[in-house]
Amino acid sequence: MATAGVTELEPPPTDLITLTRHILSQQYALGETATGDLTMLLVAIQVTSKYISSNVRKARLINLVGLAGASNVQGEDQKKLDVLSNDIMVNALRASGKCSVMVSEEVDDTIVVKGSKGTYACVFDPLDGSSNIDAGVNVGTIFGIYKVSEGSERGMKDVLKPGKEMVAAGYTMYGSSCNLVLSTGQGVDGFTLDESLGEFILTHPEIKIPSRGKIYSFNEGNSMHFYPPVISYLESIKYPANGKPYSARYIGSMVADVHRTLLYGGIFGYPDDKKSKDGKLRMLYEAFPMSFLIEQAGGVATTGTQRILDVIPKNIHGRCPVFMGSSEDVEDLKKHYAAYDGEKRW
Ligand code: AHM
Ligand code: MG
Repeated sequence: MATAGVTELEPPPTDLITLTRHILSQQYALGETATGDLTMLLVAIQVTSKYISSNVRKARLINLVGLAGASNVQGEDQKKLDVLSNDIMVNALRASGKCSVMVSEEVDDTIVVKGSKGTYACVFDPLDGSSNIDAGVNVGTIFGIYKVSEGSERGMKDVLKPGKEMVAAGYTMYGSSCNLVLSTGQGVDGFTLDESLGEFILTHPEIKIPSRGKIYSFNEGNSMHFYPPVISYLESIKYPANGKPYSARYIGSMVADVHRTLLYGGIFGYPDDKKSKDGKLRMLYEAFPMSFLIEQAGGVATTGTQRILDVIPKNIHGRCPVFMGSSEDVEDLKKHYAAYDGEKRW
């Protein structure tokens, strides 16, 4: 019993759980059916995150800011760090021997690793939000992993699959701290890189998104192009009957905006609109992995009219509208879509 006026501190944790140990324990929990291949792949990804993090932190000092002088399939100018991060991911995944198919935001075609018997396909955005990089704002790596059908010839078919078929997904956020958030379909756990140890340490076990939040995160600069359901939903949270409007927070880096949404709750959205037929965010390596995590944390992710993880991608760089976050907030948004009797695009 504590004495009045005295605060008792619990003893410090003596047993740090590293990401590697965590992944191994999930593998062991599956028993002998687990081959350890996914473990090896995730270990390779965590190494890429440390390497990219180190470059992001030093970018200004080692002349890594600015443009690389080329553009990607989306016609966007690539930054030096986009190109470097892509090379780091591709090389590490190839070297893991476990990944035979890759799709990267920075590479036009599906990458097939010649002769590889790897049983996984990895889709990724090596450095998302890189328009923020020169200002030192948070950026991140997003990834999703599919199982490849063994014995078949590897190719695009291995990744043109709905997000619900992913076996794992995650992101690493390079911010004031470097955080890796991961799900292998058994909930969501968050790790923070301890730079002195060079290890990701479990700091956010079993992340559960609050069922309702107080924050909305949209690029409202696009409002004049938005369709009626989005406009009426935003009006409802900015001018609510109870006189308590939501707060706006928009970083413009999906990883950072979704990370905050996972921890604090609320809704993140990037709708389709009159200018962008399918919205901006890429289905395979942005919308699917983030929707996987949000659902695993108890949230909801929708295009407005359908579950994002059910959408079947038609091409590897395809886009879709995205609304994700606290279940009650996203259900409210869906009601505005359901009530809309105009043309439904998604
Ligand atoms: P990128 O892959 O070219 O970096 O673009 C994706 C980013 C997301 O991180 C973010 O949610 C969105 O673009 C922001 O777009 P906008 O600047 O139109 O608000
Ligand atoms: Mg991106």
